[in-house]
Amino acid sequence: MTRVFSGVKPTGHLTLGNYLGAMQRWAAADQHQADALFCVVDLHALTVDHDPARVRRLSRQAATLLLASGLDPELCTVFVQSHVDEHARLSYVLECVATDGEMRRMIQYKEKAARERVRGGSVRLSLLTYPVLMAADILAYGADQVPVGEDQRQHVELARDLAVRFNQRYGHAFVVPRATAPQVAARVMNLQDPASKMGKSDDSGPGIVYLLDEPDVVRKKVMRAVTDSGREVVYDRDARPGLANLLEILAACTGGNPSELSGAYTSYGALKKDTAEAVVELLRPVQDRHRELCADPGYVEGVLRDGARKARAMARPTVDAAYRAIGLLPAGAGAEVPVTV
Ligand code: AQP
Repeated sequence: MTRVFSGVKPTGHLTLGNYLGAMQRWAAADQHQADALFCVVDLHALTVDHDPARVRRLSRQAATLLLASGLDPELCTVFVQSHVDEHARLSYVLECVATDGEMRRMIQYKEKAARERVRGGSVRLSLLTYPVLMAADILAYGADQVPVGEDQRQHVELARDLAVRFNQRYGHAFVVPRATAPQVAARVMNLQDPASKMGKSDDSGPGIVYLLDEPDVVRKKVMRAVTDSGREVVYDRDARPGLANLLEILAACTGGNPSELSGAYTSYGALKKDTAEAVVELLRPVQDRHRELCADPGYVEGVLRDGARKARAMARPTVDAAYRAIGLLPAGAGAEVPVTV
């Protein structure tokens, strides 16, 4: 059976980009078709300047939203990354396979490092090595598919490269994974700046729709979205990025096709209004379920505890095998290994 792994990073409140690019498919398709694991990747949230209490709060909120979005613990495994030691254990071994040049080529590293420097902060070493930890997240579970938005494709490619390199050098230990992205809305753009991705840790609130935004806040943000000069409603990502973003959001919310949808509109105002309502309706059940789950924190904690136990049991044999393959002495096996050095 296909094994799927993916995660969300608690660096901010989850956004419509996270939902349309990733979470929507996890709940609607992946958990039904595959042996699937979904994770709050909290160690990744420590790669940038962070407030410990906020990371804890956001981790709990992200886990609750994963369940509110429809993930069913009877069908898939939902857990928190730091509850399973195998991620960090494997990450170090993969750092011994990855190269410095590979890390410095990562687009997210370049963008986030530049942003930290502009803010006057220092760039943490873990920001550079974070894609290796992400590779460990994926490879520890033998995942063959990684459903992500477009921004994470490069990191999944790195995980592939590391798996292939490790297998060739030290013997087969890892399944080689591949990224899968949605047909539309693989890269939802900021409503105020259609040249930039809608990112949860960005500073520009008005351009970002958060999953827990009240309906009127969603409406206001979508109605104020920056569009392009021109009057005709056409779908052209390069020439009309603001309009294309709205058409993609509407298509992803309603299951339509952005190009076909463009033909149904003669004004930007009508398109914005329908897009706003589609987003409100999409988020309504998620917000309702989130409210219910918040009233029952014991349930969420139980799901995460069981999830971590299952995840540990799945990851352990693969990580142990990788440790042996790369040359580390198994614990308690010293007496069995002849000294021939
Ligand atoms: N704007 C987006 N459009 C489509 N997919 C997106 N994803 C994120 N933003 C968009 C996808 O959501 C999943 C979880 O993302 P993440 O938590 O790993 O964070 P990220 O990819 O680094 O992007 P964010 O949410 O903007 O976080 P920050 O601001 O901290 O970098 C992934 O599958 C991602 O592709």
